[in-house]
Amino acid sequence: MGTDLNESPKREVSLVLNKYEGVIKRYREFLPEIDDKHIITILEGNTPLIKARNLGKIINPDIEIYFKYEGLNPTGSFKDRGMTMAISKAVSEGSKAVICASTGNTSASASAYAARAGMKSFVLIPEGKIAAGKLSQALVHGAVVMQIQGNFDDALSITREIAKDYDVALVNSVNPFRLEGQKTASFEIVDELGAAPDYHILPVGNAGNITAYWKGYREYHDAGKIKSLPKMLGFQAEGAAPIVLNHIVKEPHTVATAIRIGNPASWQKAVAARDESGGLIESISDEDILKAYALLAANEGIFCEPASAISFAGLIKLNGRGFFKKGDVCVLTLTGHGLKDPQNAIKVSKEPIVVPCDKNSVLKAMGLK
Ligand code: AN7
Repeated sequence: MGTDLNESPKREVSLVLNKYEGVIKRYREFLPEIDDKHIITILEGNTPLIKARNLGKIINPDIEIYFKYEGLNPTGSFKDRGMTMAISKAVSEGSKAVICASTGNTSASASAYAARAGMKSFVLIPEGKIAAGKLSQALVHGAVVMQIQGNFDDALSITREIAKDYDVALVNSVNPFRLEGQKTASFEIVDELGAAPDYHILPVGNAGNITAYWKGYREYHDAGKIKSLPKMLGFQAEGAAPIVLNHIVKEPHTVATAIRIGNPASWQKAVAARDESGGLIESISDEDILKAYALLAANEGIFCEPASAISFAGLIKLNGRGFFKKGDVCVLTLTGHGLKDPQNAIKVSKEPIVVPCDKNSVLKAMGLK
């Protein structure tokens, strides 16, 4: 009897744990066909949509703020949603190797999914401008990591040339399967909210993600799952804001290395998402990015990387000029986990206190003595 009682809940738990099968199986009817035997998944997606508890009150109590915390994907960024599609497609075509250029997260994701598929991965990254966590991922997953003495845009153009001429599959977001997978984030948001938000706010680097989200919302709209569409609000770093400036930035610079991109591959598609939705794309200073980054971590317990915090910095900026009206629902994508880039976290924070090894000293340091 006692044994039965102990065993049955365990069985139920294991069923629940096995139910989620990744974004391809969950949203199959909206995705290009992939045979079960070719699916490479690390159970990406299904990330939490977290309602702001404290920041709403500080910033604007009249609006609803939700964070789509994409840092909780298997490799710590939204890239996994697209990578499961791109790598599964490469497997179905018999590719033996993949290649990408990356500011970091794409390389982490590509190398992890390639490892799972048993494929070789090659990644090109800009020398010295990649967060430590991301570099460690590409290395530990066994990618051939090439630090290019140039920026992301240079790396992408070399990568595209090589993929054209050699038998390696290109898994940057110029690969349409990447965007197909990434659009599933919109589906999850709608499935959870029961409607589209009024505003969707996200960072814009190579501009794949804003393109994918917009595609996802439109497809759900066409399928009759939502009646309205959100306005897409994209943000670029001031030193890497080609879409805002309407010209290529030859030497992009920003503390948010993930979006240090001067010539986005999906430029025109991002402009279309902006204009069709009635949204905007603006820029934010590094200083404001880091302020938003620290605010989020300190007030909500949500640790994202600087590029992701630009979503929140953007909301603060627009709110400051009376952009939102009462009852507006804003969803902010936090694209990558804060642990990707520990150096910036340490930089914006107080230093640890060095304390002698005794109880009294600890109490003093705590302000209790
Ligand atoms: C955390 O990894 O381009 O506008 O090579 O890592 O779709 O490019 C990363 C981009 C936002 C911008 N937030 O998304 C790469 C890369 C984070 C990112 C973006 C990136 P896109």
